[in-house]
Amino acid sequence: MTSSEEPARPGAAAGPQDTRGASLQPLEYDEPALQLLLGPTWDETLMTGYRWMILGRTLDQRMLGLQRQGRVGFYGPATGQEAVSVGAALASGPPDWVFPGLREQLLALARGHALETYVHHLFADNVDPARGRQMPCHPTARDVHYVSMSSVVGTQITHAVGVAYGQKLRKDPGATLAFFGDGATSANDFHAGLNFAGVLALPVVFCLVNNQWAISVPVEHQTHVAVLADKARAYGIPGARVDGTDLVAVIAATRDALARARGGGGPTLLEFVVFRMAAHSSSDDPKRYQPKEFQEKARERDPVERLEGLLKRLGRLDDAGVATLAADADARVRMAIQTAEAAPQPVPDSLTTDVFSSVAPTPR
Ligand SMILES: Cc1ncc(C[n+]2csc(CCOP(=O)(O)OP(=O)(O)O)c2C)c(N)n1
Ligand SMILES: [Mg+2]
Repeated sequence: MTSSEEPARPGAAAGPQDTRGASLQPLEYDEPALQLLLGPTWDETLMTGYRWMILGRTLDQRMLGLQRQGRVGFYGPATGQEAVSVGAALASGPPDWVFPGLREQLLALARGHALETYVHHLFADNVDPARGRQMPCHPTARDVHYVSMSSVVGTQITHAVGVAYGQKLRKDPGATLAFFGDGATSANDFHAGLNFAGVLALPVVFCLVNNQWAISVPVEHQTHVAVLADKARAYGIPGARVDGTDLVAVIAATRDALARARGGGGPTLLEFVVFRMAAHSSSDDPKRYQPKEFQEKARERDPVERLEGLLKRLGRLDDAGVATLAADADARVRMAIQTAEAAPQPVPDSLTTDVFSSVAPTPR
């Protein structure tokens, strides 16, 4: 249904809605502030983050193009949301487990999962760890504790809470990060997951990525709550709204919530406000339902340009550096695509590999 066909909701216009992130004024950082927030190696941290963010942007552009050419089956871009994945990767450590939504693959890469392996997955070939049996953009990256995404909206929340319960029982040093969208906050698993985690004080950080759309449904048609982070209060846990287009803010908020979780302080709900700068997926056309002002506003809050501006202002990056890093990202992605396109297709015999310990004979 397009927005023009939707019935007007009387409450939507009247309420104190601020679900579009208008209240988040972009912060300007100076060196002392960055030292305080990120430590003495703040510039290395931000340059590393910038490299990953442009790699993610490059991947999105190339993969959407390949999908249109019929070379990959499906793609869900994360354009506009890169700082969330990269910030969470930089703030978390090896013992932490990640339960992603559709747009957190860059997190797996920034935690050390090989780009080539991920691109094999997108091409669903025989080198893909799931041997082509998963939908593209649903990688499994066991090496970095990144669990394959569950396509059923919200279900990863309860899966993550179960793992966090296990971590608590086993006195594991790590915590669990659960990523989901604004749409998922209206799903049953959101309530079950946050309630259970609150009652048992589990080491989990709920990373709600509010990109303001659930396919064609704008967030104000999803909920009458003005600030989604406020939902935390119903479960007796802390909640915070964070500018998800600001890498520094994402790192600081995630690091603090993870420290609380690991230290026995229980769960936190972080609402990262971002702008979905691309279509929901390669199967969607937002021009049919999104007001063009949304994309204009989104471009003003582009996380990649924002970080680039900060690094330039502080003298850590110039135009030549930007061009070199963009060329590096492009070369890495091109190489990974070439390798994947040369890889063999999955063989039928691999259908049950890693699924059953012994396979029953096929009935004749
Ligand atoms: C239970 C369920 N209902 C519907 C869908 C179809 N669907 C896939 S993604 C999506 C929207 C999700 O929106 P949100 O949670 O905001 O995440 P985003 O896609 O914006 O990252 C829907 C409705 C689904 N996969 N599962
Ligand atoms: Mg959404």
